[in-house]
Amino acid sequence: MLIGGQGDDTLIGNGGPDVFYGGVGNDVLAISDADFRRIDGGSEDDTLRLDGDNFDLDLRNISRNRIRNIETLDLNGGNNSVTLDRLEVIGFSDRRNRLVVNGTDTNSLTATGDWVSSGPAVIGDQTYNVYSSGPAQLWVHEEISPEGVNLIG
Ligand SMILES: [Ca+2]
Ligand SMILES: [Ca+2]
Ligand SMILES: [Ca+2]
Repeated sequence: MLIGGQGDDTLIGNGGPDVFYGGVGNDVLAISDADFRRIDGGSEDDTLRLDGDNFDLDLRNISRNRIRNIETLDLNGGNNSVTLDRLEVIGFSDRRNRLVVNGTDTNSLTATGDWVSSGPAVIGDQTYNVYSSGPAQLWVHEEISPEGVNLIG
């Protein structure tokens, strides 16, 4: 079990059935496989980071209560990808229905369901392409090119 303190923590899992609690602060919780048992970022802006390369995380295969209070997903490594749907985006954070996805041009994202592109948005000095499905919003970093975003209706 990896437990963060009051500050901004970086918790790096060992793979396997890890349990992460970020607690207070802007925490980074890093996984290298999909075998974790529970990830809870706690309060404030928390990031789930994919370590290693060629990590394809299909969130549809992961029960929704295993990931809580996460506001940002960092695809991070080379060729890492994620597959999700609207309910995953809504379920990530109790605070809002927006999931921010960071990454580079080697990363890709597949979103199933009906999504519409609603133009760019900015956080700080970073630009994101925004996709909406009902109340769910995906903010995908501009370095993940639109070609890397597959919207499957
Ligand atoms: Ca913390
Ligand atoms: Ca936190
Ligand atoms: Ca949080």
